[in-house]
Amino acid sequence: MYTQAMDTMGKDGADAQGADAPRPLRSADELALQERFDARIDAGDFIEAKDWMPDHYRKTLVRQISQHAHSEIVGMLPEGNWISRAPTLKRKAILLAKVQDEGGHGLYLYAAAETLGTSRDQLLHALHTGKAKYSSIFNYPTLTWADMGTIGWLVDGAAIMNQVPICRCSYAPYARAMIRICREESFHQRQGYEALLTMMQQGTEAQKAMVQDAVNRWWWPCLMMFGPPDDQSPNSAQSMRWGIKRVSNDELRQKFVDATVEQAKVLGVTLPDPDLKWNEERGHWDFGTIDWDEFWRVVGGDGPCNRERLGARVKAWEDGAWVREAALAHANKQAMKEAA
Ligand code: BYC
Repeated sequence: MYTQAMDTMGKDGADAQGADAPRPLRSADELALQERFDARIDAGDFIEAKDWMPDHYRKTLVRQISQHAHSEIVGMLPEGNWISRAPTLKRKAILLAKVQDEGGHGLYLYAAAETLGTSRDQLLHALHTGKAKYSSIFNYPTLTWADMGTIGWLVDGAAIMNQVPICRCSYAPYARAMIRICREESFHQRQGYEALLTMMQQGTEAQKAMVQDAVNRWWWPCLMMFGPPDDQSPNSAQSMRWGIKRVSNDELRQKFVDATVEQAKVLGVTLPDPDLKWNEERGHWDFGTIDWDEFWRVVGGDGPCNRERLGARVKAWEDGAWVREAALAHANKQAMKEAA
């Protein structure tokens, strides 16, 4: 029940045979449509919901967009946990706004996924039954207030790095949703960095130690957010060809490390990696080996908080049943009135 390791919508022929396997084309019409679609992708055109698209493209988008939506909604939980314990009114208002933004991001993304012909109920059912994934990062606990700042700085920082290229995703409804989401993510990242900077510059020794401890715990899971290395990423090659992904997992991870090392210096924290070293030849920071066994354990359902997170989402869905029923009853009543 708690695994995140299954596919969302099942495999079509192309999935089952591998993305590169030749697919039997049913008719000359379909061949023409496929050629037109490929030419539009090659020309950098955007695809709209009403346009013809191959099944595998549609399924890949439903998988990625719904995983993204689930991540936003599940991602509200670790921070929501701290709203009632924020240290000041200002911090509470900021955190509240951030968590509400995440709810909004989830809703834009579910709406984008729905344009591909999958209903909200189907998408949520896949989450609640453990068939759909959500980002591994949200299966880690938030132990102290410094975790709030660190999530903003590192988790949202990683999210922006990954999401800015999605503003140019070939599927237009997803790309449009991402533009607004990225603007809001930028505020999320800045508020986190500013909260940490305040603690590091004006805080007590204990508060500074709390920040360092949070950074130590979140650093490696953040590097995992970008997904497996390119040579072990089954979806990357096809998603890059289709312009769903514009930059590879490893390239984004490297860009994130390069940007974050400099920010850590200003903050006055140490990143927990003895192998971090500037590489003059590459023009990038080298970093240590990521524990991919831990990543796959967490993705497979065995992270520190997987049960808790999924349990909370299922409970919220069940507790909200009466609201959905009441809204439906109201809509039916209105429709009957109008018909009469
Ligand atoms: N966690 O072939 P790959 C946020 C899965 S929300 C779990 O590279 P792909 C925020 C992957 O799904 C952040 N699973 O896949 C919210 C695939 O499995 P399936 C969420 C992961 O899709 C609130 C398998 O591993 N962002 O920031 O080409 C508060 C092989 O991977 C993860 C998005 O969702 C992971 N970390 O690339 C604060 C962005 N990584 O589905 C912050 C949109 C990989 O084949 N998504 N997997 O069974 C993407 O950009 C891409 O889907 C990914 C993965 C880069 C994540």
